[in-house]
Amino acid sequence: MGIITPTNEDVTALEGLHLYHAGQSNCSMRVRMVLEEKSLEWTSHHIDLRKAENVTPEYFGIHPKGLVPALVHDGVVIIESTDIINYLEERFPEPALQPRDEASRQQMQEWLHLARDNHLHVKAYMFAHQIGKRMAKTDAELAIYRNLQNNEELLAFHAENSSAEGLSEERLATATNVLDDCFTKLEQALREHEWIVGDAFSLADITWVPLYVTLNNARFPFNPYPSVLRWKDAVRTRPSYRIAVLDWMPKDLIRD
Ligand SMILES: N[C@@H](CCC(=O)N[C@@H](CS)C(=O)NCC(=O)O)C(=O)O
Repeated sequence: MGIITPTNEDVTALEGLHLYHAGQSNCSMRVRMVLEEKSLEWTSHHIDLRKAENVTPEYFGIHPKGLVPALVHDGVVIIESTDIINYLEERFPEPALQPRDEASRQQMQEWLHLARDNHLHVKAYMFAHQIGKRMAKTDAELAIYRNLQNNEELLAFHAENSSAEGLSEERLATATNVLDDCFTKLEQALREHEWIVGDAFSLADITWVPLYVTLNNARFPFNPYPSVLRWKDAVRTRPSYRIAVLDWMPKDLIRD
């Protein structure tokens, strides 16, 4: 979706880079990592998802789906983490976080799209195995959410998670299969080279490492993927990982 026109006009007066984000949100992690890698100054607007701070008319006026992250740059609102990190790369090209040649750039974008298109499966796995119960909404909270949320997929997801049975076995089985396919593909790429796209760290690594972190916290089995484990250790040596991922992560959610 990229750049949008917010209905909450207060944000259009903001100067500089302002990030609406959550500590444990993998989509927020990737934006914070890019900001750190590029040494950009930014103002934090932390949204506590566990307290449903995203479910307010003010926040839906910034992000029409009530999701984090949302970036405001000199009054311009950008949503969708993939679009946000591409926007930052274009506006602040140094140091470059994309390969020089066009074919590798295309490959990098394909990895970004794979993560974007499968986000609901990551969310399903994480909710089913770790935070679903804590994130369940009461009937009254669901009624407030329904009034604000126009996106049917998100409405259905939160209603199902908040039901007595929680997310269905079928949804979890589909999520697990899709994630296995994704990490099999990632394993193959990382067997061939150091980083996801060739020999340089890029937006592809920044996009996928938060998915490793989130799923590992939810006990997704990574033992079948030794090259993924080697790669995540390499990413963890970067200062941006500590600052943008670890320092923001609620301590009760971390698993090493
Ligand atoms: N495709 C979106 C997904 C954003 C998203 O689902 N964010 C999650 C946290 S990672 C969120 O805000 N969840 C709150 C909710 O579902 O109400 C992106 O990449 O920005």
